[in-house]
Amino acid sequence: MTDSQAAAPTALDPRPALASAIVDTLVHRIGKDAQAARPHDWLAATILTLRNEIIERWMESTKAAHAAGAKRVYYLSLEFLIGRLLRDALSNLRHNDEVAAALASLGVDLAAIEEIEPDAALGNGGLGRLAACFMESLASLDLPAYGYGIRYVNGMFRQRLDDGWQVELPENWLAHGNPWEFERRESAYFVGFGGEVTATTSGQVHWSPIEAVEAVAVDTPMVGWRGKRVNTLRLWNARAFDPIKLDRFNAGDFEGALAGQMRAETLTRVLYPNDSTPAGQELRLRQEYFFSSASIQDIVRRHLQYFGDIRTLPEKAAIQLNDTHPAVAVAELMRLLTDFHELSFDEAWEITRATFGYTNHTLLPEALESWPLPLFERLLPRHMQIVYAINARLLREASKVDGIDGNAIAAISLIDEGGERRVRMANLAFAGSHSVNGVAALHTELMKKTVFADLHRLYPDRINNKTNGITPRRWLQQCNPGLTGLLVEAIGEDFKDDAARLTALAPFANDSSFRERFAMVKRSNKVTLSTYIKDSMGLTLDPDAIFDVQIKRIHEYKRQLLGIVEAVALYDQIRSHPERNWTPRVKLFAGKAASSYHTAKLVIKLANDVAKRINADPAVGDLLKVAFVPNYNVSLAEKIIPAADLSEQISTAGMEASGTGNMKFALNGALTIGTLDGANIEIKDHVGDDNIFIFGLTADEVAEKRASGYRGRQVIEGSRELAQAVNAIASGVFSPDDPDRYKGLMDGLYEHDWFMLAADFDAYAAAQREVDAKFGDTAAWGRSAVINVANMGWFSSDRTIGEYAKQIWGVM
Ligand code: GP0
Repeated sequence: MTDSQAAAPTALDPRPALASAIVDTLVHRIGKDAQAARPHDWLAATILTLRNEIIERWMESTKAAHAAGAKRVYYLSLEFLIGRLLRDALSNLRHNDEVAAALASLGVDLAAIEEIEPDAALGNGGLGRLAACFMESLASLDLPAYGYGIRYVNGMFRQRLDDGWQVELPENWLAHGNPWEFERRESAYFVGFGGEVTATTSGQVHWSPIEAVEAVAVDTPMVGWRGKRVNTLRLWNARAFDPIKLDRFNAGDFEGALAGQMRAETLTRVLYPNDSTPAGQELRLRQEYFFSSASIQDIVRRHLQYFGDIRTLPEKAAIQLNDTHPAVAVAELMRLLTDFHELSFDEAWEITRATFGYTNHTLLPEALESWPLPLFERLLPRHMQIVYAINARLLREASKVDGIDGNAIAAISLIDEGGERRVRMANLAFAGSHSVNGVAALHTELMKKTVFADLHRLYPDRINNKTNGITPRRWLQQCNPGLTGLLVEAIGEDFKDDAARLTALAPFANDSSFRERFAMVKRSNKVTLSTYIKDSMGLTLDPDAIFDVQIKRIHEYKRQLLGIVEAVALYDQIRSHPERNWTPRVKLFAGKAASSYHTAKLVIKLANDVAKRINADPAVGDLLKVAFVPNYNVSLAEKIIPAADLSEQISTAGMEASGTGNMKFALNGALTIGTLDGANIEIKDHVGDDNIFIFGLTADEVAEKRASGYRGRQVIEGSRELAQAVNAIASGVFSPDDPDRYKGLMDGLYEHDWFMLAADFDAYAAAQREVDAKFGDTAAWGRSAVINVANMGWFSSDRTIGEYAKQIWGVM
């Protein structure tokens, strides 16, 4: 497997060679022969064999960057939601057919072993998955880059549904070992916590931490499209310096002897399962500092090794902060530059700001990270001093600007003085970066107007937009081979190298025979998904019904509840008017709720209660089915998205920063029903108003309504359909075992309805009836679906990364 371009057999048929290479790996690396091998052994042998080629390309990439003296991109993220890697690597190296044939000759089914690879689920949702798409695009665009994060032993929890309630189980993705990773014992760093700071008379500052762990690098190769480049994802593992205290052990104190190791391991044990709200625990701040410190030390070490002079750091390193989770890295770099490299504060600050960029992912005020000052100071006493010094400088600068008054100063400060004093990580990240970006056009505009209004007045050139994207390799080529094959037949292979070329598909929207084949691909994907749902949940679906899908983290602002209430209303309508020509509909939900988010968990239970009742009612039969598919993750998304007809993107306007699932669906030929929120707006601009179903309040209207004391009651009482649905749920129609289960949830809609569910309900229901009508017109629906695919190339993460590279990082 040396030629990345061609899978075709050469004169010397490579198949037997490849098959024997896999068997050789199986025997010598796994220690099993072909007779004894279990599926996991075949998986490991296949990965290890493929890895040889990846390693060679990896080394070439590293050497080339070094030889060129290239600037490197460092993407710091507490989350990387990678999913499986085998299919991704095979497909990007274009070895799929070859490896499938070699395994088949050994009696092994490639698809079956791909399916048992565990998901690397080191993330919660969109933010973590974006980081994974970015890593793939960085390699595909041949940009030298490192991702830095934490190697959690237990990533995202596995979700089980017990009688419709979410139960969280630990996911042990490393149970069978991880053939993709390489531990780098030589890349290990000291990370300290606590203790005290002293200063000599000459001003030399010395921090003596009271506690320390060692951060050890574990590297995973990230293969770009066509194997052009292989970059490194470097995840940190924590180890005690002294794994066992022998004196204690010998004295009989076995637990005490191992306590240090336990404490270190706890640091990298679990991913906090919070999405869009900070975890707030001390362990979380420790995780943030642990990985930020190790990463910054590693970056500085590499820079000095290659370039010698710390002053040239911004010319050779661009560090991007994925949200504020790594924001303490700003203070850490300042510490290294001033305390160890003896730069003046001013010079260090200039270098720091020129090196960092910060990406914001949410405006939810409760989601902005801040740490109680006493906690921050106790854990990071030297960083606390640095934060104060940065703040003094920042506020001095601010006070010189016209129009910045006392209130603005308070908002700009790195220290929140209202109530318990707290360190504001977003302000630290903003102040310490030369670029601050939002993730969709509307989101970026709202950043300027709301949370960052005063910092924006102070630094009006800093905020910029980088609309999110998704990698079309995983989210089209790999997850939807049927559609990919059809696209190749129609417009050739060009789109695989440049997603913008998908526009060549536009004329085919008017070609009825193409539309038929397009519809056949969609139907076949729906049959495959139906089989999965039948096997895993015992529910039979009609593949000719419209597959209406809402899959994402469960959050009130994402309004899964709106989708459920509408399903209940539709159920009423179908029963009351059985004579109407209803479009058969399957409503699919999936997603995890943070373990402490009670309302989100109740919404999951409601979806399940509603599903149970509707699916068992002969009065609706196949006209309406509802399913909540358990354990949503990247691999499940890869199964569901290619089978979707309708993509639900129905957040309260102004609240979803971007969304990225919305892009995946449209790229796979689903039409969107959505609000004017996040990237939905840009999707609408690209696919055209006739090919998307937009409804509901705008962000401005939501803000106005909230300001004028809106309450849901009036709206509910004025809408028959909504009132019936809400009252049915509230009175226990769907929860006869506990009639009051949803009373509080429904009261919330009457009393405050912060997320404007009632306000948007009628518009949403009307849009759904438009959906029904259009789905019945096969030609019209097919035309719109094809136009969606043709215009989604712009949402490739290659485009996004190209913008970051040119406008923020200066590497293109
Ligand atoms: C935003 F603040 N996002 C957060 C967070 O803690 N977790 C998270 O996943 C998401 C946004 O909600 C988003 O709109 C966005 O597209 C994504 O970050 C990547 O920017 C959901 O898809």
